Amino acid sequence: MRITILTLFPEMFSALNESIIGRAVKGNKLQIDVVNIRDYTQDKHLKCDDYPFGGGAGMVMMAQPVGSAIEAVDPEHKARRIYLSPKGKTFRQDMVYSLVACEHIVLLCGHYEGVDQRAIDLFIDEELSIGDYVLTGGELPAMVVADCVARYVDGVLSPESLVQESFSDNLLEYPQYTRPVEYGGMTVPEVLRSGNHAEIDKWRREKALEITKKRRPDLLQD
Ligand code: 4H6
Repeated sequence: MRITILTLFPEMFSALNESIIGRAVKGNKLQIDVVNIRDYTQDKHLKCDDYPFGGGAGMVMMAQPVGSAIEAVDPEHKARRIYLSPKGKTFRQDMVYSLVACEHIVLLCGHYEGVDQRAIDLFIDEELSIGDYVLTGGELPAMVVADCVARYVDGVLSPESLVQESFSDNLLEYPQYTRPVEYGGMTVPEVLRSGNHAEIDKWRREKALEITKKRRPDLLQD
């Protein structure tokens, strides 16, 4: 699959070459293209932002460079075109599964006060927010979406961890321990060292349910 990121700050995406995403990219399962919106401006001074009509603080990203960049990377509108913004629909795990099925995703990162509404209306399929907080740009949210999707691209996650994930659907994770058996006066729960896998599974389900009830009772509603 292919993810194209449109941004005025392409250097921010060097982080994607690390970790799990870097592995998918190197294995040719995932292609990530970071495109500088500035390369598409028709302004002779390469300007991509301007003052807001109606006044107010800050600058607005111009429609032309954004529109031209989208048309260049997805000329036949075959991609799912997503704009990351604080007023988008909240991004959730179930959306990741539908995104993984896409051949091509375009992620538009707004900066300043956001993008001219006409570019959104003309070129964008959906607006997503990664949560109820405000950031300086859509770049970190785009990396969040790219990372979530990359986890499901063939070979990135082990089949066991995918099975695990579907099992624990809508529950928070049980606690994890590794060696040594004793640290800071605390010992790894006996059951995890027992080798009794039925008991281990039971303990983990109980712990997952316990922590979900305590921290995220909303997840148990449905
Ligand atoms: C588009 C429109 C996404 C992008 C406005 C983006 C949080 C999220 C941005 C803005 C973002 C999220 C610029 C409006 C700063 C507020 C960039 N912040 N903003 N939750 N910021 O996914 O001022």
